Amino acid sequence: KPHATLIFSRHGESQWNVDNRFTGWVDVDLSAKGLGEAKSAGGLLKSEGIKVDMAFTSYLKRAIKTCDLALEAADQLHVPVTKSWRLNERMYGALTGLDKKETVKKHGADQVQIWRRSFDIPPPDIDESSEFNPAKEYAALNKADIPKTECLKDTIARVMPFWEETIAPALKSGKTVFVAAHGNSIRAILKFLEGISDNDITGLEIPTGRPLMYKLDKELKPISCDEAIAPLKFGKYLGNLDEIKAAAEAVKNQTKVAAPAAGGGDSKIM
Ligand code: DG2
Repeated sequence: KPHATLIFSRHGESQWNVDNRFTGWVDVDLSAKGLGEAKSAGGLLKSEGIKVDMAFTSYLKRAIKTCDLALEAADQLHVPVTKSWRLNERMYGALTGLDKKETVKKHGADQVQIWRRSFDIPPPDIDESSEFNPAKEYAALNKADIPKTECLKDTIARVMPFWEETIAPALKSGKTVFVAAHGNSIRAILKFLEGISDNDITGLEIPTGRPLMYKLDKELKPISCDEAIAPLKFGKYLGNLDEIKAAAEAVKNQTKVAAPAAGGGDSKIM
């Protein structure tokens, strides 16, 4: 019998999703389409009759606004929202700000796929003097907590303490929880929740602004669901599944170039 409900939503499309730039910790706003996606996510919560008790989001406005717009569309703006830097997107290191397809042309599709989706190989560090170095904006954090780059494994290491200390206790007390976050911070939690292997997680793409719902038992084990899209076994996307599959495929294709350079390109960055 379900004890708690957990709904994730990646933020709506951001302006840098439109521009196809690696974003990470840069505080980019939602695009016009992204605003609409956030509202639609909330509309789906409402039409499914979901009453949220608590919401969690990152320090980045694309997720914060998605959280607020979704709760507003669900007519649940009273819900308490907790923000944490631990739910931020994975830090994209020296790739931050670069065009995804240009990066493939320069470094090859294989290298860029490793940087985007490998479990434990991070992109090179961000330059100390980069305009996108988050050190100043996040000066209130311990210096060791401000990443210079991150792979998924590193993202898991900083997201999961927030899961353990804050989200999991809310779920254990039977609450319905909404998490508006990012492709890779959500992948970090889903890897744990669904028990996805280091290998299979590379194939998991999260579309923007689509609520993904889990019913959990008392031990916070997800209850299986017939409509899960592989490699997920337990999560149920709310909304039109064909549209969701197409949106996930579009995320994968952000780095697809018409004629990839033979031989993989230069793997040295900068
Ligand atoms: C994207 C994810 O995160 O990119 O940082 O560029 O959607 O939070 O802006 P978002 C980014 P990929 O890992 O899918 O390339």
